[in-house]
Amino acid sequence: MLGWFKKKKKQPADSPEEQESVLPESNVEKNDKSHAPEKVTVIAEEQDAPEESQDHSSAQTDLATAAEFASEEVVKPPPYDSKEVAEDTDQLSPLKEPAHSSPSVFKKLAERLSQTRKSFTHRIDELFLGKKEIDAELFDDLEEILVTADLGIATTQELLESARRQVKRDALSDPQTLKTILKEKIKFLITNHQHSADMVLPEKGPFVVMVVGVNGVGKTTTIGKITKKFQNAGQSVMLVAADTFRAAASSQLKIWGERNDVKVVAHHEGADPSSVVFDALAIAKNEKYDVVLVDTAGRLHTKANLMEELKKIKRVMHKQLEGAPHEILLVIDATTGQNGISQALLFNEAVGITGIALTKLDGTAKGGIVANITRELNTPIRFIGVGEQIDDLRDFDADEFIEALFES
Ligand SMILES: Nc1nc2c(ncn2[C@@H]2O[C@H](COP(=O)(O)OP(=O)(O)OP(=O)(O)O)[C@@H](O)[C@H]2O)c(=O)[nH]1
Ligand SMILES: [Mg+2]
Repeated sequence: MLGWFKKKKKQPADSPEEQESVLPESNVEKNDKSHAPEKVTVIAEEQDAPEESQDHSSAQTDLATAAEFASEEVVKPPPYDSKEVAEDTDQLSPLKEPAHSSPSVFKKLAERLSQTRKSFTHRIDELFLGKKEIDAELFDDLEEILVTADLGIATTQELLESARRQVKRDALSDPQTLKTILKEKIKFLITNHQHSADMVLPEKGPFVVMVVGVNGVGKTTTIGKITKKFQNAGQSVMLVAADTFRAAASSQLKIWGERNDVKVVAHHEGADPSSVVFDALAIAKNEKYDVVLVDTAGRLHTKANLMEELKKIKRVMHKQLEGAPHEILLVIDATTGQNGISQALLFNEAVGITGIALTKLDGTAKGGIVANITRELNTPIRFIGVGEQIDDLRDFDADEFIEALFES
């Protein structure tokens, strides 16, 4: 879990897997802070925002005009013994969770991928069943199955070309061998493009994650799920409602905040999202939070003014906290298929994507998009969403994913 999230000083680990995935050093322990339970009122006015965030640029014009709210209540978490959490974490080893540690977890993943398994793996099984030899027709049928599962035409061709070469080179004739080759090649393709995804906790100040994506892809839900992962890893987490477009957006984030017992910073509906972020980061620095997760409004990647607004949020973060945001996580809805690639390209052009969360894999027969995304974007898939509940987010692991997909 959160294997990509590295702490500065490595702790001794018991297994090779543990040595790979190291917990971030918890500021909680270092600073001996206590996040006392209390309701606080966060400034609704924007007087603390930097000059830039006061500037109502064209990006603002598409946003709803500000409703007049005097202030917004935010919920502070109850106190917890951070040391105890960190120690528990070491024992529970959330980052040390091996991909195939629990058969039940693996089974659940395979179940959640059942739609893709039906349309992809079962069709491959049927295709190979009864086939006596590897011929051109078999490759044609395979191509159709791979494209239908959303691997994309270029990725499919690359895969099949490579498989064809191997069949020829090794003079293979058994269709079952081809199936194994295909599985290994898909796995290799994904792993090969999942370049080093390590993140390092900043030496000073919180680790800031800015979550972006088009409307309804699952940004807020994913933030709620990630919060739990960070907490399990012994980190103190603060959420920021920079989706000021709808009042319901910050309410939704607050529900996730309550579920996880973490603080949520919000301004009034229609406020400048940059100013929310500016104020929130000041609070996070003061109160020595380890991780800040920033929820942004869903926006069409083709709307230039909304993308400008996102750039501004990023700039303002940097003004308040050098190096922030440390992670720009693009959330892509797996059910949208190839459009997800265009979304990623344009979001990347605007703000520079550093990681991807691919959601709703439980609701699609087109889970092959994973291979296409890794190949086309070369940006690590950090998480996959496989349901609506808090635990339905997995660290992405190519081996585990392919094994679950091909599980019969
Ligand atoms: N089945 C399934 N549903 C998901 C998953 N992730 C999110 N959802 C659902 O998708 C819907 C939209 O999720 P939100 O988190 O509100 O999406 P959002 O990107 O924040 O939406 P906007 O803020 O409106 O842009 C909700 O009904 C979620 O429960 C997932 O992995 N699987
Ligand atoms: Mg949202």
